[in-house]
Amino acid sequence: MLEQIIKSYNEAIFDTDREQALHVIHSAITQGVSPEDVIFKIVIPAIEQMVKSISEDFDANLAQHFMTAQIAAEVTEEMLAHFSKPPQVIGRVVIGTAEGDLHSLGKRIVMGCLKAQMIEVTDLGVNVPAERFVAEAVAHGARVIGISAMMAHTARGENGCLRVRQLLQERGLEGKIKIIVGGAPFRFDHELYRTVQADAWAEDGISAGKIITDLIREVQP
Ligand code: B12
Repeated sequence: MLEQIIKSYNEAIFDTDREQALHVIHSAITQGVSPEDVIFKIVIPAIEQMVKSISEDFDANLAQHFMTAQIAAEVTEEMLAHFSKPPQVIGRVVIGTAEGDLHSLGKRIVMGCLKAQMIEVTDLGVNVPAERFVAEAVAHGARVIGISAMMAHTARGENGCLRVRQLLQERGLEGKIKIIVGGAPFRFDHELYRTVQADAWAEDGISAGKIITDLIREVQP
């Protein structure tokens, strides 16, 4: 039964048919599939499969990638309320697009993937000043700040990650809050995250979840 549900869900995702994808999930629940299995056996494998296929043909698969992450976030939020044991949230992250940068699609995909991986995420939106990244991280008790930057100057610029690092240092928050970056410039240059003094980078939402989980564990409580 589960195999058929997975197949139907993947077909709906492939067709970017949100209604059908949600219908498959809801009928799976009616047929007795647990909310935990919905997330870990249906939703996350679908994202992983999408990440593999997008690396083969980025533009052709963008719509599916986006839809997969959107539905993943939607289903995860709905299922969490029905977990038999309260879900164990791994940690909190604040995420936004760097100052001067209005690109939001990649960040939204990452957010969907993080939610599905039990990481609580607060969206700060786009064009986020460095000061706000730090203030919101402190206010939300976040252990990781995620900065999305799609343009060379917002990735490398003085008002982006470099400034966030400087503020963490000035406020004695080094080691308590980690920084992860992502976006096209970091995919082109895998060492750029070091240049901008981030702790890590990730090329997509699934790997972001895994790397963020490691960063959270490194942070002193
Ligand atoms: C769509 C798009 C737009 C849309 C954005 C719509 C939106 N709401 O997001 C619009 C039309 C608004 C736009 C505007 C502009 N754009 Co534009 N845009 C793009 C385009 C085609 C795709 C970006 C995208 O959405 N990719 C899809 C997502 C899924 O991929 P992604 O963002 O890389 O995200 C993935 C990973 O990088 C990672 N990730 C992303 N963020 C994060 C964050 C963290 C913390 C982590 C861990 C991981 C992570 O995970 C994501 C999921 O897999 C790119 C070209 C490209 N191929 O990248 C140009 C591009 C980024 N744009 C560019 C430019 C120049 C502009 C404009 C200046 C154009 C203009 N003259 O007005 C404006 C800038 C506006 C501004 N101030 O930001 C240039 C940047 C060049 C450069 N080197 O700096 C690019 C590269 C196009 C080009 N080749 O010239 N753009």
